[in-house]
Amino acid sequence: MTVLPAADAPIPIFTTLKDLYGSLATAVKHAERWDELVREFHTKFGRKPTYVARAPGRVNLIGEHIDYAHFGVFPAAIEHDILIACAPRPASTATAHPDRHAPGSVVAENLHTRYTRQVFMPTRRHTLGDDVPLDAVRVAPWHLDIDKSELRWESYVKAGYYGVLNHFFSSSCTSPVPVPVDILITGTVPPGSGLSSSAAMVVSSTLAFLAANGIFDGEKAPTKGELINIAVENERRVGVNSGGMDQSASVIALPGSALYVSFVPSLHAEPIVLPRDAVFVCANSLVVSNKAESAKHQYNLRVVETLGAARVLAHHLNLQVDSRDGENTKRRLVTLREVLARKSGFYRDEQDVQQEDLVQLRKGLEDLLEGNVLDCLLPKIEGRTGVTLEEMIGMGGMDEAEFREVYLSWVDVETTYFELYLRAKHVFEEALRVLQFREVCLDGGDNEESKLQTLGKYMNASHASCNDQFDCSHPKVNDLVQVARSFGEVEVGQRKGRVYGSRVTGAGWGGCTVSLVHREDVEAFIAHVKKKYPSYEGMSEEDLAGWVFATEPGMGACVFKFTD
Ligand code: NG1
Repeated sequence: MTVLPAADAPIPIFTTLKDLYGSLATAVKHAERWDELVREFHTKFGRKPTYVARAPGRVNLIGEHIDYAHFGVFPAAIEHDILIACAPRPASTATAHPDRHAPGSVVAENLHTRYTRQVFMPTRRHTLGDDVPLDAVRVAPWHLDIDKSELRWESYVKAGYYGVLNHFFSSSCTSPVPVPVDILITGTVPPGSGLSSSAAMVVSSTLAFLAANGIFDGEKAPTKGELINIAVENERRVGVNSGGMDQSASVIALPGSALYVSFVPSLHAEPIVLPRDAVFVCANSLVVSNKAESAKHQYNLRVVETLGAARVLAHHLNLQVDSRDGENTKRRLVTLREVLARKSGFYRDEQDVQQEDLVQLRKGLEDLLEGNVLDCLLPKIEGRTGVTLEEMIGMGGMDEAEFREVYLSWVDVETTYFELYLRAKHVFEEALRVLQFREVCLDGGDNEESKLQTLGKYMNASHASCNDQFDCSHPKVNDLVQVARSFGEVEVGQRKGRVYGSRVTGAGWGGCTVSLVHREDVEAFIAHVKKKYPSYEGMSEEDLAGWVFATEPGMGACVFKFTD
């Protein structure tokens, strides 16, 4: 089995593109973008950048909406990435632009002409919550204004910066202050498409500010694991309570492998080599899903529904999930995975181990799904599957005030109706599928065709569950899945096209599909999808190339350092 990459490995620093992309051929493909970035940086800021921070997007092969329930997922980094060129602002320009020399001030530009220049500066926010001038309060947390009500590109930059400020320039009066920085961004990860452009933005922004402040390769440098944790925390500042899969894939990925990313007992990523003939092709439905704006009734609501289901299950199964402080019970959030581990009797064991025991996890999932324990999540009234807030609170054995405090006070959701049963069933079934998928990939047998067929079957089942039980697909995404699968009816030479499965990937409600295709049929498959998906009609080949593409698992986040 492959050696596990330690989450405590340092963040790689490269000085050549060949090393950064893992091959000369890939480096050559990207060289022009890098040249343009450096050239434009010079034009905009009058000097060369000192560093470029890079973070890739990812495609999730299987394991949707289960990372925040703490079940393992199966993503791979893709070649598409976000690049942020940066350089500390030289003191020599302070006289001409004193306003831009305040500690930590940022001038942010985007290569995309649609996005305008942004200038912002962090302030210290004291305990009363008012913004005060930097000089007056040197011990309060740093603050940046982030507009959560609309999708703004610079919000992701600020989110990344926030973590750097508060982790590395924290409360002491004697700690150094952040330097003023110029940055220029470019990216090829399409936003709102389920390929994790947001995590790539936040990870690359975090890295850029670390680099500009000289923190990434010194003693204080965070490890990959720490970078992931900071990036997850940072992304919550844009209003999305994300689970950690994307940041893990973006940071830990290795060329040629997908990752089995698990979260218990702590974050762990195992590189898994994919079957030789397997190629995963992404296709964009062109339905943009704005996760931050719709979070209240989509992503964040699913987080609350799965947590609510875990609470009700724990109560029903009489599991002791809360701590006691004398007479008082201290309520806390429990995940579906914790409930499963407690119910199956392995919760205690896993507190002391380095890595989760996948055999007992699989057995626990199978036993739970065979029984009818999930029925306790259904309402007493026939004719509907979901429950009201009041019903959920009652079924979880909590009173309203404590439920609101523990489950709703930290997250923005907008609904009165919660589908606990359907969401929990999806989570447990999908978690089992991930383990099965991983086992097929690790199977040493050489019957490639049967491996691919089995993987495809799991992907199709995952899509059905995302659509029917988790309600995170979209009619157009379903159309695209059908178009992909219909390649199996097309003649390619003497036989039918080899597509094994197709599903929505990422958060959903639009965005991309991922399809498993035989390596030899990739070109024909891409041509078929481009021709048959109605929303692609009339588009140029150049545009289409950005919407349908084969992925090769690529390298994770890193910093490029200019040496001259
Ligand atoms: P995308 O598709 O990148 O928005 C989101 C979450 C993941 C995971 C998936 C669903 C963020 C940053 N990412 O991914 O953690 O929950 O949805 O599987 O919120």
